[in-house]
Amino acid sequence: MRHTQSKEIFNISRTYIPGGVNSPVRAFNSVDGDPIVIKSGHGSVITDVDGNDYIDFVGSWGPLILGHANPEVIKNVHKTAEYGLTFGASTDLEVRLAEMVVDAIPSIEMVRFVNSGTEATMSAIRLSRAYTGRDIIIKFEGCYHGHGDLFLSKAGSGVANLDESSSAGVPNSVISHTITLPYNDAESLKNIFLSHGGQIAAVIIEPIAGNMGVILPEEGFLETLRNVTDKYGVLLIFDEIITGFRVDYGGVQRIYNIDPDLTCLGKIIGGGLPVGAFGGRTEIMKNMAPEGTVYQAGTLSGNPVVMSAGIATLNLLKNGTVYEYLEKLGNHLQTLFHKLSNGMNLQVPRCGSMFSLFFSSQTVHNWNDVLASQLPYYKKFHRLMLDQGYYLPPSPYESLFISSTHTKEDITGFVHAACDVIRS
Ligand code: KE4
Repeated sequence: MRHTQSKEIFNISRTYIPGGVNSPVRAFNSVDGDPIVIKSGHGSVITDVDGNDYIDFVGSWGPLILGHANPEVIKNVHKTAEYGLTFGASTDLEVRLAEMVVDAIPSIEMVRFVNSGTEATMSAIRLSRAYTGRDIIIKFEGCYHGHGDLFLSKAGSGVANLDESSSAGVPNSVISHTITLPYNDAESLKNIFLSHGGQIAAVIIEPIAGNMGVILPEEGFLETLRNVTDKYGVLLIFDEIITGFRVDYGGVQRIYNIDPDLTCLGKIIGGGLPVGAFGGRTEIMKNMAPEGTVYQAGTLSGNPVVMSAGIATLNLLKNGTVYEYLEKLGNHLQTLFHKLSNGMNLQVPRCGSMFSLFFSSQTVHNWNDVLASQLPYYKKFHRLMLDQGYYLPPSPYESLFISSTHTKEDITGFVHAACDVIRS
């Protein structure tokens, strides 16, 4: 494959945009070679500026459950755009999408739309602190909730588990109320509640983790979370920005039958356009300005064109047939990997159409297990798969996604190629 155009454009990009990218993970710093510059996408295939085609397993990091340029979504966006792109005023489209979200997720009685997942989680935390009158936030190692200051911390070495900053520009004072615990560790959770329970405003978690590769909650872990937060009057926030409408039309909370107090959404509900949302019971959400005293705002929040893409997407997901198809493909992927990868140190954790690959002989339960896996293999694996025409996340800490436009042949070819590359 030639990448002449990609190299040329990316070099110019580096002159005008830091690192040449508008989001760090796109810079391919965790894998071999330079980024591929994309020209177009249709269905499960993306094409780069040199004309090379790839079967896409990134799906723009989650939004594209219906594949690239879904005709119905594009038609809706075109139609809406002809009436004007944005008004900074109410439209019926935002009400319709809000209604669809509320109908889909019982724990959400009211929802507020924003423009990114980061805004959604930042706002949910501010609301939790206002609602409880407390400051401490608990999160989990390996979970990512966007780039809000309070999230850019890692577990502290200190006894009280106070975090340390994980980014320049984030003073320790800002994360002094953030505590990070190991994922799937019910014991450390109970201990923190014993020592700090009365000062904790909220616990935020990716109920199925998708930002350290895919890690499923262990038996009883989410139930423990729900019970211990209930006991101490702490809000439980499910960050379903990846998993919402991905693993099920009702999200992880429907699969595990757990009602969080607040849910953060994004990605799929915008159909590929910039979006985020947070929602929960009316008695909590009514504290948001202008009804309540928790301030949050956004010029383009609830933008009609974004809303129309989200409405078209959810309309195509609502009857459940897409999830049945995705489960068939996901099951085929996992079964074929198990068949072909005997003797290889390979784990393929999956929920529905989100999965990841760990080069490890053991099941991966948390961030430490991820770090103990053969991460250096991923660098080369990614490039060799790219050369075979498969576009994977340029980082071992991400999820791979199957869309409704992937075919059984796409999956079969991918698994065979992956096993051949791993074997080589
Ligand atoms: P955004 O601000 O990037 O829209 O959403 C932040 C966010 C919040 N919560 C979860 C569970 C997320 O996965 C994300 C964003 N995901 C990353 C990759 N997994 C986006 C890719 C990127 O950073 O470029």
